[in-house]
Amino acid sequence: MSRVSRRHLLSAGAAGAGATLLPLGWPTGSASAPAEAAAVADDLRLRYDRPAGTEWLRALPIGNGRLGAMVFGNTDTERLQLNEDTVWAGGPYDSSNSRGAASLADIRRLVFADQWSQAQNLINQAMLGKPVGQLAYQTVGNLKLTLPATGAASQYSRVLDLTTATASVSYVSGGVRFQREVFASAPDQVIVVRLTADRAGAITFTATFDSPQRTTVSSPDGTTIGLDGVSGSMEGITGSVRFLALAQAVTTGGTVTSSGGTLRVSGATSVTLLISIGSSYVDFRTVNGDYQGIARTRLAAARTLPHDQLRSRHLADYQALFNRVSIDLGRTAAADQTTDVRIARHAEQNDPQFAALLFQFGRYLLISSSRPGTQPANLQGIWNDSMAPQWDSKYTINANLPMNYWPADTTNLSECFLPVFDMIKDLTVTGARTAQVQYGAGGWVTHHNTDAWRGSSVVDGAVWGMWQTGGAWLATLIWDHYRFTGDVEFLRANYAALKGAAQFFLDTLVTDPARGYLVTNPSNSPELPHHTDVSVCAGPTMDNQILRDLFDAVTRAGEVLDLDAPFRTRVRAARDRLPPMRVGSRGNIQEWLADWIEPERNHRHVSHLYGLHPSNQITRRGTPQLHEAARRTLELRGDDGTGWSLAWKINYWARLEDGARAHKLYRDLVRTDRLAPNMFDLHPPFQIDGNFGATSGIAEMLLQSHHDELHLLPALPSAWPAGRVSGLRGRGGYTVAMAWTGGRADEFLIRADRDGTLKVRAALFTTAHTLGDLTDGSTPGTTRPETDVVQFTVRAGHTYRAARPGTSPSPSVPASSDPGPSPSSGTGATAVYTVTGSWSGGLQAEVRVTAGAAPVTGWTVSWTFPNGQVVNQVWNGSHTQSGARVTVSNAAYNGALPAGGSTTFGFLADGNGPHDPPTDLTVSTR
Ligand code: FUC
Repeated sequence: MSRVSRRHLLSAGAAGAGATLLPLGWPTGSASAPAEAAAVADDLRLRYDRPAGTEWLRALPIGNGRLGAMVFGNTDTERLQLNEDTVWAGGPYDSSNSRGAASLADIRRLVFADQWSQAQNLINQAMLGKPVGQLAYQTVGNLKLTLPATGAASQYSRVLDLTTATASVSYVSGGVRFQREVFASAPDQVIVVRLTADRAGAITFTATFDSPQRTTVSSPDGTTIGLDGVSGSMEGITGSVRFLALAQAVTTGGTVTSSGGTLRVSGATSVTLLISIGSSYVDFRTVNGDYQGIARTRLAAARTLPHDQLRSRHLADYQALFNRVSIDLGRTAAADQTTDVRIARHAEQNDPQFAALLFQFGRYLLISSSRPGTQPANLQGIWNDSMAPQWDSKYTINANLPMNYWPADTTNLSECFLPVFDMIKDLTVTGARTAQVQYGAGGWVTHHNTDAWRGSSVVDGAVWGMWQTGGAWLATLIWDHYRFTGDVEFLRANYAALKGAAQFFLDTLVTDPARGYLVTNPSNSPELPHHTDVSVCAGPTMDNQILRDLFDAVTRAGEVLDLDAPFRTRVRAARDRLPPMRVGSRGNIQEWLADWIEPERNHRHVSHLYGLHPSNQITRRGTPQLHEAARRTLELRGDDGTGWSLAWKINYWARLEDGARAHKLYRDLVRTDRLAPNMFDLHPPFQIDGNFGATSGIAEMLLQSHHDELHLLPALPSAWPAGRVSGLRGRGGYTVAMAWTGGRADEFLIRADRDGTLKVRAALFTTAHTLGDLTDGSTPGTTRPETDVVQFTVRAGHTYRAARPGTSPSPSVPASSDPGPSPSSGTGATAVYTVTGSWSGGLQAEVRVTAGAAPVTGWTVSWTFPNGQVVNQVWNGSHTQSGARVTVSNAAYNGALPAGGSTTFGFLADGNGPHDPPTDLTVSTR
């Protein structure tokens, strides 16, 4: 797994461990004040005045990437619907259909002869995987707390706080205020439920597990209950993922007993319930993991920590990710209403803060469902209460899985992307077999879906499944991720997957007899029939666009890594023979090689605009004619769509630089038929891609970087006249902060990860402005290739500021960088230092310590401050300072790290800048 070492972070406005001490990122006094009151910290909350009852779409999601729970918050019961991300139906299987390769020539001939129905019939006989469908992601079950009936509750409130990743409930019953708070800890791998009351001895409840899976319940000891089970069978494949969920009560006051699978707490003043889940899934080939040992070990380790330490470790871990981006799009009194009411009224009221909330909710969901080492976020992230969810809650590759990860790099959550690259690695194995057995080809291939077992064959039926470029699209993500991080080791580690994806197409592309191009055959333009009931075709536009990206990616990666020159020559030759994009008879981008008119004019998929977004093959200035045709394509398809379809269209309109229309699509998505009360996006049903796609779309409205330049505020809608954002990331390795009023930019800050030449496009440059290097006080020499573009040389770690004259300098620059992992003392442990905020009199920073191949019991990190700073507060560590030399060792509770495990400590220091990271960071371990 790759380490993400070159990210550069910005200070955050959100409250957090130490963050409240920071000055907020931007001045508002100098420019005209925003129209409405400034955002308040409480605004990053989903708020409700009643329990979820039995409605799953009112319950609130928490997660740590692996473990997830939906918290219902009722007063007579509490239900935690539990998930573990590897609990999938079935077990390892080989999906390849050995009849495939022998039938391919016939299928291709039929397609080229326009005999599409016959081709589909043959595909359905010879190319579909075994089984024909893939397997489902499933629930673990529920933990239910039954509370005594104490009469009606009053002063009820239920909150999901995105700044702390906690779900909480508070109410008064029988004269006692009861509070519950739930979080899923990534550092400690447990779900923590804390129950408190303002009267001693007031907490009494029983707790039990239940599940639709095949399970047994038990009471392993006097304070614990267990749920031991195995995942369901499906498609003829026996369920084989074993799991154990444990819940243990730690109380202050009162008594605890456990027998026969029922936990009884009586007369306690406070209770911490720890929930631990282990699974036997090791990887797509192996399901014999020690699931009981995992559940027990995690529980025993968490049990040694007091609740406040579990909570502070959770906060430090979560906020290190979440706090990288702050956003303020304005605020009106609409934000004072409960979240469900805001959604219901969104069409009729001006509520710009809701866009900021939706944006941050997407980031919250990604942090909570996708962490290094976990499964990627599936169609429902990790939240699913069913044994047979829609579309199996798996990984649909022709839109949904890539969409889940569009915001990963742009919104500064680079490491949340890593599970996708692990999955790609798995697919190079299963997909190589499918390539060989079904196409007689080298390399690897994956079609429109995959699951925990990394199924790679054609599934569901030819109309949907006969699409060859799923793996190719996933492989392009490797290159795009590299464009953000510049992490050459990551590129090296993933190059084989890129090459294998390209190899498959070098082996299988065929010459279109009518036009002479190299094309995929058979394939489809995702899920859209070109004639009644037939979608199978050769060389659909999306395939050609994806393959251009794939071939470019593998060529450039080979150049960076200085590998495979002869292979690159072959790839370039194939790329040159791909069909170009064409403008069709309606002024649209043509979706197929022929100028067919789709029978379903308003179909949710608009796949042939992949070239507009996420790709950069259609741009306003590079290909103006195609750009105009893309606009026409969207007009013809219309604004309607499922949740994810609307979300993609926000991104499309942002790339068309039409902020008003992008905002209109965003509003279409914030309706009760597209957004559940808990803000889960509705296809319907719930599909998380719409949430992630919306977050990506809002980011694309504010910053674009797909065309070898940073484009600042490219699609700012009039609905957000004043605002500020910090921490967005651009390709090339840039971290950006921006503030605007009256629809016009006041100030930009850009921090460069690497030396290079930066091109910035912004309307600000067409009017009077200043530009300076904040790090060394110099004024960069610029060139002006276009009236709204400046180009200049940037240096790694320097921050550049452009502003309207008279805008007073921001007190907080997006300082920070990490110099990469430090040398270690032979144990392979590393430490990464990141400045998370800085101002004229001090800084806030975090250091992430990661164990090497061996577990450690403790660690010490040292460095020398470059400019005489003095540490005044450390969390998750204890420090000494002698002169400029600082030494931080683990606090008693957070020393031990498993092999590869990480922990983060943070600190505040006083002193005048510059606050660049030290160059002599060292870590030693015990
Ligand atoms: C594809 C889409 C559907 C849905 C499903 C999960 O089949 O066409 O709309 O998103 O994936």
